[in-house]
Amino acid sequence: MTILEDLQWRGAINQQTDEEGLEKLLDEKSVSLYCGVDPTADSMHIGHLIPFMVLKRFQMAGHRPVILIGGATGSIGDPSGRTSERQLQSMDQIRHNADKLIAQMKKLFEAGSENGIHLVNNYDWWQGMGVLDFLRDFGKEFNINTMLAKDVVASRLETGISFTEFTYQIIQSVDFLHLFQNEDVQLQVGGADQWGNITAGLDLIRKKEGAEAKAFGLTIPLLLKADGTKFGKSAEGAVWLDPEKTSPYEFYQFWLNQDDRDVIHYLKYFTFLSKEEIEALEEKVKTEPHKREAQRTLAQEMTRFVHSQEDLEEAEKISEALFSGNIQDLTARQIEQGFQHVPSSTAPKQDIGLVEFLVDVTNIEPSRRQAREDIKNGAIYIKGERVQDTDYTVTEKDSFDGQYIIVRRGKKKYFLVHLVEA
Ligand code: 629
Repeated sequence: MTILEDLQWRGAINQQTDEEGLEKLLDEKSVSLYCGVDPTADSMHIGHLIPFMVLKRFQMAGHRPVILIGGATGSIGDPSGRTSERQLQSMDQIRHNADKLIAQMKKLFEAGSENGIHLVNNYDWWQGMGVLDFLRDFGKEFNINTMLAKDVVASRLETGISFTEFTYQIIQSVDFLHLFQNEDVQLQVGGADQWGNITAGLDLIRKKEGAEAKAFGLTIPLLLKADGTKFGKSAEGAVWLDPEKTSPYEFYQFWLNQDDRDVIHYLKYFTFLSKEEIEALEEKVKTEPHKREAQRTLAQEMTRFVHSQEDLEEAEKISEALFSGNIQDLTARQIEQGFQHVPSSTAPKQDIGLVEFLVDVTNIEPSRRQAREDIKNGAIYIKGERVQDTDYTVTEKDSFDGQYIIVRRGKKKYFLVHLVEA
């Protein structure tokens, strides 16, 4: 299977500027290609992974990917896929975000190392660009009518778009030209929202380098979920790659909970499993869906790839403990991960009666009367252990490492109390 056939099979091709031409080029030589990301946040989320996984697939097929960090473009703001003007971020913030993205890319794609993916920052060639040079060397090549006709701009004409965002397509085009000239980059990859920017770049390359210049664009479909909701959001919001923002346990759970109708598609998009392996899992979804083997495989592959084997094992341990309710043996660190987004409060480290604890410290019970009733009925668990004595005193021994107390009411209503020095 060629790389393009593989991408086709994975459902990862939306549009191409010249399918036959690219096929021929990829067959002839090792091609340099790129995809960019703007440092608008201090971490990528899983949606960002898609084109970079595609770059990695190209690399595995013998080509040479380049990752571009948009230190310059991030300070402008891409209007693509947005209905309103972006708020500018400070240059300090952008630099900080760019550093974080670079570190993330290095970890995921060994970027910068010998076998890894090559990394560039467009701030390097934009920082010294003067307005006059910009307008004379590049602005002159862009026709306002063509720029206005791009979907992204056309859809904003009613509500308005600033000159700054309007110019974004020129900046990204100049990047493509720059990489074409300096890194021999002949292909730009991006999500479907990037089509307008990518084709603008190809036009510029042809104007500057001649109509015969061999440069191509390829976009990837934006992911849709079978139930019509937006991909990549959990109940807590975006699923981030930074473990401080989305713990490896939550990350694992996100993949584990995917729908049968979506899971095969995601295995194709996000993992490096082979066609045979994925087809075998597809069969299992049909014959024994209750076992959720495809989901477990997806969760394992993703957690190992984005985090590590140790993080995966820990995520599985936490999942197991939370599923069975036997949380006694978890460490404070695992408690933090597993209960990152359950309701919580802070309380001083001191002995306190259980009834008072449930009502005043956790609010898990609305009244003392209700608290006593639930305790007697066996609905209250402290550190995974049922407590039926209404005179029970909660002390440090009920905590994890003197740091957290976990209360459960009924089957799965959890509450976390963070203990602080009294
Ligand atoms: C300079 C900047 C370039 C080439 C690309 C860019 C970034 C591009 C963009 N990309 C999105 C982003 O940064 O805005 N203008 O968040 C994002 N991308 C990954 C995929 C995307 C896209 O990083 O292309 O479609 C999301 O899946 O929205 O010279």
